[in-house]
Amino acid sequence: MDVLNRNKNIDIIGVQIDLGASQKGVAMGPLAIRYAGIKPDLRNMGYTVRDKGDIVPPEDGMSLRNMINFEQVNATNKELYQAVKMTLDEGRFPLVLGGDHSLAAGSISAVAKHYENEGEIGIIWIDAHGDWNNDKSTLSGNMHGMPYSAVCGRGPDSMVDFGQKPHFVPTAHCVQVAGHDFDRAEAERMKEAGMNVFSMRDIDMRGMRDVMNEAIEIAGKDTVGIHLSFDVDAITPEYAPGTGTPVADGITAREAFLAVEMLADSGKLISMDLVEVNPVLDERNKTGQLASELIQLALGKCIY
Ligand SMILES: [Mn+2]
Repeated sequence: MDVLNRNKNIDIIGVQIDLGASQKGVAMGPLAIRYAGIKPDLRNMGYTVRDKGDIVPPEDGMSLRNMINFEQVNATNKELYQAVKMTLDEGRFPLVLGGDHSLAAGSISAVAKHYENEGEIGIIWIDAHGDWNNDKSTLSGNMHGMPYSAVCGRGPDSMVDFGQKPHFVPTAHCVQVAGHDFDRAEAERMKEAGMNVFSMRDIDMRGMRDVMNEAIEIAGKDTVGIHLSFDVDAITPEYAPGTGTPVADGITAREAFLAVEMLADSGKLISMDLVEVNPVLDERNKTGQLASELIQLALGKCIY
């Protein structure tokens, strides 16, 4: 599909948050992705790009053992919710750069709310982790392990309730791809809720092409479109060393490229997060550049 068939107007929204993660430095992720050249590259693809700058968390806030830095995380997400909502109201495509994955609670809440009168959205969540804990099941208290549960209405509700009356995403339209590091209770919660999960084993058995075909079918069926939430820790650390919770033996860069290219081909992508790029842990911005490439391919960059 040609790039001309897509929403040509992109808003970049950075979120300088690392308060949802234990490993700091990921707040500088948006800068690293911009430094890799994402804006000129997208403009060369024919997009108009407006950079809305970065959302910066408040200096202080309350914390709980099972929801560390919850006040700052939720305040940041409220601001992100409003920014993404406005971008969608203006008919533009929100590209959210992180930052730790807690920000997906704000971005996805906005997308689900924006489309609530038209229909449901689908979610494809590419991540080594499930991010399906809540304040009761969490072992670490880190809120970047909770956003997917929150947007599905399984808590913590404070992550997605900004006074807008949240519109939760039905799990039937939600797919997790490339998971291979789940907490036991987290996995139980996902199964109980009927989450669609394609683990690394499924990718080994069936290949990324088959897995993504089915993932797009699930997230795209009877929905207004698909939100992609891409955590670079899905990619094996040899290719993506710059991330806070790396997991050995993840997908390759090529598998990741194919996944987002297929999503681009589907024509169903309506919004996107690219998260967990940590320049402090990176090697000469390798992961920042990889993130930039993934975004371009997701938005229709054609290599031939
Ligand atoms: Mn994640």
